[in-house]
Amino acid sequence: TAPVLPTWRLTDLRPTPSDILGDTIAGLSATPKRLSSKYFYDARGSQLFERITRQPEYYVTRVELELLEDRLGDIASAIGPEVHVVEYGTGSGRKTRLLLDALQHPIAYTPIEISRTTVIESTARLAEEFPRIEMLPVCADFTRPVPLPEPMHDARSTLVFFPGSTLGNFTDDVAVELLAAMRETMGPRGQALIGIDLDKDPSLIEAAYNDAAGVTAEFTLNLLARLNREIGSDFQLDGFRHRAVYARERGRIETDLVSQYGQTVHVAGREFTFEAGEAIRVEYSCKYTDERFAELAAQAGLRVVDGWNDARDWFGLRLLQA
Ligand code: AVJ
Repeated sequence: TAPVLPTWRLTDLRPTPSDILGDTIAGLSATPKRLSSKYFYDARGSQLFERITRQPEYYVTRVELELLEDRLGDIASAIGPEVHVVEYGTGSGRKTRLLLDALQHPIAYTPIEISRTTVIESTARLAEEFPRIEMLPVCADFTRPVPLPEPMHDARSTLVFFPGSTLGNFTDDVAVELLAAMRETMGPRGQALIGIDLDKDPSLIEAAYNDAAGVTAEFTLNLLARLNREIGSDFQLDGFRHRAVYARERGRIETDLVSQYGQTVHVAGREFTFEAGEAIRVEYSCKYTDERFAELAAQAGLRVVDGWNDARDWFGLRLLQA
């Protein structure tokens, strides 16, 4: 039998070692020190994130999947037929599968994903399941401008899909910039479907980022292993500890890697010194009220036109328009 050729090709704009090195040096030179959570997602980090989503304390993915399963009929009617779906940070593609299945005649699907192996694996599976939808995968950092491929057939409109409360990984000012970029992507008649983790009992939130099995700690520390491998830094992995605290006043989880003793780390010929107890801020996970989210959307020139929550109001999906 003849070999089956792939019906899609990857647009590969993944961050280069020099992007990663530049960001690392800038972040470690700042006070307080910081590193970007986007670099969590190498092949191993993406696998560890998938394991986090199966931890009992990590309600986020489970609740969003249930919400999608329950309400996707209504959501698909609100979106309408023949859209080009552009997804920011696609991961395993489990939510994508549910969405593409529920929509009426989607025309094309463009995942923008920073992990190359992740986007290749998930596109391969989706292409098999949805042979009539044009697959236009892009490996890129979506916080930078991304030139998007044009579908072969004209869609009626563009739907930006941004699930997972990934928006929460950005400070409010950066979140507004991202939403404004999405508004450009979707155009005047497009829509965006955005998942937001809602503010709730802080003990539930903190438990989700401090699972008993220690998978989240491993995920956070993998950032240092990745930097050592890709830019030749010499972080001692057992010299840093994962710490995730819910800051109520700011409505967000703040995740740090805390230096366990005084130490010096070398990165491309530079030295960075750490005091005992000094933290590198590596991630935010904002938890939203309706007011806070609507305000961010408004600052980006978008309005919330529809929304769905699970029965406990733990997680929400919001439909936005210009
Ligand atoms: C990528 C936004 C879904 O912030 O909850 C999970 C990443 N970090 N545990 C989140 C994450 C630590 C996650 N999202």
